[in-house]
Amino acid sequence: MRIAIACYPTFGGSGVVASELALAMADRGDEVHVLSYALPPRIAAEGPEHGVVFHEVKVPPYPLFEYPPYSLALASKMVEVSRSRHLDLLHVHYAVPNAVSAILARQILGERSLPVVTTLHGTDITLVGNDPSYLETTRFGVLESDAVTAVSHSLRERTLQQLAIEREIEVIPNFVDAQRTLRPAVVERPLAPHGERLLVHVSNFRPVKRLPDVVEVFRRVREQVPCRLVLVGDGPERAATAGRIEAAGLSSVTTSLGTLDRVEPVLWQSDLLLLPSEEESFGLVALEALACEVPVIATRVGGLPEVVPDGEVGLLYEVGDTAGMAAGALRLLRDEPARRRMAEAGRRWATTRFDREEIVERYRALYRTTLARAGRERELVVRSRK
Ligand code: GMT
Repeated sequence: MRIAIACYPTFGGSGVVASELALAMADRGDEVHVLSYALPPRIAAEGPEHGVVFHEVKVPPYPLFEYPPYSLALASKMVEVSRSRHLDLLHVHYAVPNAVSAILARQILGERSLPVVTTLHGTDITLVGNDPSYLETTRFGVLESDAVTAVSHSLRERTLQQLAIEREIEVIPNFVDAQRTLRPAVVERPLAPHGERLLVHVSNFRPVKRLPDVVEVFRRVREQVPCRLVLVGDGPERAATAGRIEAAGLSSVTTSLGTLDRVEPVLWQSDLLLLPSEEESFGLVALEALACEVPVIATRVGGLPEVVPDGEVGLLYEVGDTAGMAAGALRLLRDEPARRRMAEAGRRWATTRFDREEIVERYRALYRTTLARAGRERELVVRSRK
């Protein structure tokens, strides 16, 4: 199969899922092209042998453009790559504006020439896609795509309701690599130099992640149990969070690592993951933590209950219930056998229910049905026999 994947080159969520999918397909011998304004870090981390062809989307400045039109540059790149590489299919991650650029590219190339699969990740529907400035174009992109997937049942329902549409949306959850997340037999813990317990938070530091709640939960836990907080990631709330930590007198027991290509080495050292989000369509980092044997303390929102069965692999609370989250964290930190049981159950759950190979195969099956519907499967079969 010759496929192009368009995504954001981000450290978190959709960029990671798109990159892992691209790498997994290239591993299986498919010809995979990735289109973005920068090489996604997860692909870069694989080194030059990753087998994925990267195409940079350049947005040249022009004196008239206060806001250079990335979506048009992306559509042009989609057309160019499709023509030069004879693409079978285009898979876009994150609807805004990628789905609309893809539909435009398909139209330029001639209807049916380039089937478009759109994967919805969350805020492309729940936040930014729902903004009046983008709502109509998001709805258009979702309706016009040849196939649409959502990363959770919750996001599927939310999309149908919020965009007020009826259309088929397949739920294909995010996945995790069982090999890469496998905890080594011996884990050095430089982040806990005095053997303290470690609470970790990983995110893009946006308001939706409720960083003040992370700090408050940690403050409450630390009053009772010696522990440290590790923050991974970067974003608009990072400076304010540092200020809050300083004001609470917690700077000396907090380590802020910024963005990392790989989060596993930090997760292996951690006892609990804190994810008190306002909204979370899936919570990829929760899945990664479970696979690394780290129980999750999170909120009962969006797709999180689908990823973190409450009481089995983690504990879920209402948004803003920092007292509850702190009490839950303390309960697990004080009962190591119970925490270990949850950690082991989490690994089993994550690696069986969200297994990389199985989910990549589901995407490939969807590509095939989408091509068949567009009347292009015969072409693919003929070419693969040559
Ligand atoms: O907007 C964001 O928070 C980033 C976005 C992304 O593009 O990574 O995250 C969303 O997609 C992830 C991957 O599917 C999900 O794991 C996250 O839960 C989702 N974020 C939200 O719903 C807030």
